[in-house]
Amino acid sequence: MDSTLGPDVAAALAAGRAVVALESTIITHGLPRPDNLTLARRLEQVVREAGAVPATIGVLDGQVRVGLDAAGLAALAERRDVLKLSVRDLGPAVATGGTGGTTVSATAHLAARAGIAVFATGGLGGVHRGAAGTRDVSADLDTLSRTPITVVCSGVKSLLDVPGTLEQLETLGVPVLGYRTDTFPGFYLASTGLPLDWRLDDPAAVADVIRAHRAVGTGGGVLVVNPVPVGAALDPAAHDAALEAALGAAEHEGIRGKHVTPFLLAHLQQTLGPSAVAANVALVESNAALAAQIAQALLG
Ligand code: PSU
Ligand code: MN
Repeated sequence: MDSTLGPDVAAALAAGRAVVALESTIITHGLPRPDNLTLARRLEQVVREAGAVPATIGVLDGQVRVGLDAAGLAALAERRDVLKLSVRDLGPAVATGGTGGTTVSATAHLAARAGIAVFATGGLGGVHRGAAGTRDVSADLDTLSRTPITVVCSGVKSLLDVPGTLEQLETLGVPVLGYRTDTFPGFYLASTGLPLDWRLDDPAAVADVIRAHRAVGTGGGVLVVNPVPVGAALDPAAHDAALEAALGAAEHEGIRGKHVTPFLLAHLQQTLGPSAVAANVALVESNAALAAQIAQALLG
């Protein structure tokens, strides 16, 4: 048996039960303490209540963990030495005994490798503003194009070049399925106004598309986009003002590379206050529940 698997996850996979992967960069670099640990625990509970087994993925002291236990979740949320691990960092982190949260790219890779079909997160990484010059495009996109997994998210952060990210997903051959929406969601906002080609209204219909994609597709992943729940979305004007400030601060401070996303997220949370964290929590919970429903529909 795969030694990276937690016991619940190993048992569920062996029995052919529904499993949902969860990422851990949102815990280590996405949300402030102590909200990060509260959310990590809550997401696992949401997946269980929706009838699936959660597998939070991360790297602890050089060990890949697919299904962190309670102590592992707390360590990632509370330790000071935690890294942000993209898919390319997995080998170096394992070899050097590193500890870190796995991004969407690293989590998708490890989940698919373990035989998990569905993965829930908040926002996918994407094409950064100014990427024509910096070439800063998240590894999440390329990984999704060649990894057989379904990622449920609420779009990408508005801090990215959103139309450019959708173009890149098209180039990479990744289908984008709107869940009960005709437009691409805007993470903190329910819609970006950008139209989608495909809309599906229930988990069974999503499962049908995933099966068909496996049969006729390229072997890569599927993206399901689920808008932030009504009531938790932010006020667009406040959001846009905070975003302008965050982008200006990143430019001013010369933030580059893997530090860009965590910097902008922290800045937005600081300017927007508790409503930003509340919106983030609400949308990830909703994505975790939907992912559990899709994972079960895939079994039927
Ligand atoms: N979007 C969020 N919160 C996050 C991230 C994205 O709303 O914490 C994290 C995810 O783990 C994603 C990563 O995979 O940021 C992307 O980082 P980069 O842009 O450096 O590829
Ligand atoms: Mn980057």
